[in-house]
Amino acid sequence: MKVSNQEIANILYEIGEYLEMQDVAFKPRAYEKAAQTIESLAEDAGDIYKKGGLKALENIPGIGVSIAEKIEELLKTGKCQEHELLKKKTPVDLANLTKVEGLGPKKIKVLYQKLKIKNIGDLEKAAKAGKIAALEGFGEKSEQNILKGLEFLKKGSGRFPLPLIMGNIMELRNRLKSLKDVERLEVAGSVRRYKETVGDADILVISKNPKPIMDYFVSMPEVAHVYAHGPTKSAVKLKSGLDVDVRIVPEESYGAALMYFTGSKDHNVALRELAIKKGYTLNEYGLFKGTKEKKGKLAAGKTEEEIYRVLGLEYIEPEMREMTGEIELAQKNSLPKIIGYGDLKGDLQVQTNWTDGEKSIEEMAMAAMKIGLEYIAITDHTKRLAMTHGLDEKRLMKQMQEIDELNRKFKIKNTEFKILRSTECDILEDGSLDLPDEILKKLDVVGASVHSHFNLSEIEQTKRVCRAMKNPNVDIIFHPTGRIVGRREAYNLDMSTIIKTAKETCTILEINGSDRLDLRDQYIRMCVDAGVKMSIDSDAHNDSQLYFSGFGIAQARRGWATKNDIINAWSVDKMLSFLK
Ligand code: DGT
Ligand code: CA
Ligand code: CA
Ligand code: ZN
Repeated sequence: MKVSNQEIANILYEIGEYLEMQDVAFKPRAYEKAAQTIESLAEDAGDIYKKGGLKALENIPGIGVSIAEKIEELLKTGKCQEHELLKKKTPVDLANLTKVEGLGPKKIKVLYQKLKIKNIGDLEKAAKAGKIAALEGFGEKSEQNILKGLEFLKKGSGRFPLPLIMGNIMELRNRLKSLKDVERLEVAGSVRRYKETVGDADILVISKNPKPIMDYFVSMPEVAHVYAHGPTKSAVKLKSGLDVDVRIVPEESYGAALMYFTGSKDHNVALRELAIKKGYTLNEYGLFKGTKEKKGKLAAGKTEEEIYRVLGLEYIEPEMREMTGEIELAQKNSLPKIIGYGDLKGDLQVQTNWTDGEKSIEEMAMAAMKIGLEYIAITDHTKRLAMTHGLDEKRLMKQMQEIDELNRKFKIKNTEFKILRSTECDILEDGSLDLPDEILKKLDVVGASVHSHFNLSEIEQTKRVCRAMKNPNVDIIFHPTGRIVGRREAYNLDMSTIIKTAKETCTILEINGSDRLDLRDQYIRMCVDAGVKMSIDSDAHNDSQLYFSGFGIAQARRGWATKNDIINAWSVDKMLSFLK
């Protein structure tokens, strides 16, 4: 039987909590400490026991004889008699109930004895019925707190769209990074892979003095709940609902830990298997010579690069670690050179205060210049979108004049920056466009997109978008599938037909970097394979939103796009001459 450190730790935590219910002195704390120790052990407790028996378990700091015996029992039978007995006495879902802010073992016991509350569902029912307020020692306020805590747990059970949460995560990262005891710090997991949504944030730290870091981490003002506070692992829930954990890892294992906690899990599993084939053992502590049973010398561990190298692989970017063929290509040294985060020269979807944006054309241009871009396209909505005050022919003509004047002004100031005359022209239900061809012809670049009739059948919707692509003036289809991460599904489209038609008509498909993240990665990959070019845009409605393109780049990287696939990674002249 294989019992993991985490499983042992969870049982020890529970025994401690049950003992606390019984008002036992000291012991609860001893179990909690033992659980933290086991949770953060570098080696499997099972391996330690196999090598040195009960004595070896007792030798782990903080583990006394009686707890060591319980661990032995767990390793042998998968169960612990005392834990079972305690659980029988108070058969509640301790693991989940203790997640509710403010609910400790003692209160959980009272709730069980007085109201037969066993789980989160029972708790919610009782609180909503006002039964908890009536209990001695609880009251109105504590019932309200329980309800709030439950609300919070629910919020936390979902996943977070990366563009909405990344700012918070980066701010937190920078704050932790600036602590004086932090030598290195990185956010691993799905955040480092820039997945569209993240479940939680996994932070790795090298430090010789972790205590002040952990003390700071669990007492930050935005912390709503502390799950664990230990010397090598701490975990909290933030008020936003996001779970964050921090692990301290040894310097010599940093690369291995980073690799492990970056994932994806499937990628890790494949690397482990490859390591075994080559006579190594790979885990979060390093790449070791030999097998698990006869583990030998550390062969690599400090950096990811050296681990990949020893395994005979080219370095694989985190965004590509999804088990979609990256390992095979890395073995042949033929991974594509994916687009980099600094590679965009322009932004082809920017709105202004002519419609639903907040800033003027000039302000958006200045902001773009400031972040190092060479050109932007002004793409305000068109008249059908009346609520955005969409542009009709007359106003678009006026806007073009203003853009020409601004470009002249830049030229006089000797800046190379260029504002392109453009539009986000509405695609009508039948695939015709909201503006006549004569005016579209006057623009430098024409974007078109669907903002209505999302419920057409796949055949109708596909036909509609294809008709728009066939218009010789339409250069780009913006947010091609209409999805919004976590909020709206894509409309029905046959993407193979869309991509085929894009290729035939030389139409660009957008990768929208705002919370739409549309195209998604597998469609990007299809475009790359089909030779369909794409643009990566911010869809900024404000001068502070231009950085959204970064999420589009992440998306493109997960779709294996190179600079050559993305037209706004090109100079303005090359880009314009490529258009229809
Ligand atoms: P998330 O948090 O759901 O957005 O996704 P991840 O990928 O951040 O997953 P998480 O936080 O559960 O775990 C972080 C990384 O740790 C994961 O990407 C790979 C690694 N990992 C977690 N569990 C396992 C496991 O059972 N086996 C292996 N090989 N790796 C694991
Ligand atoms: Ca994670
Ligand atoms: Ca995690
Ligand atoms: Zn739009």
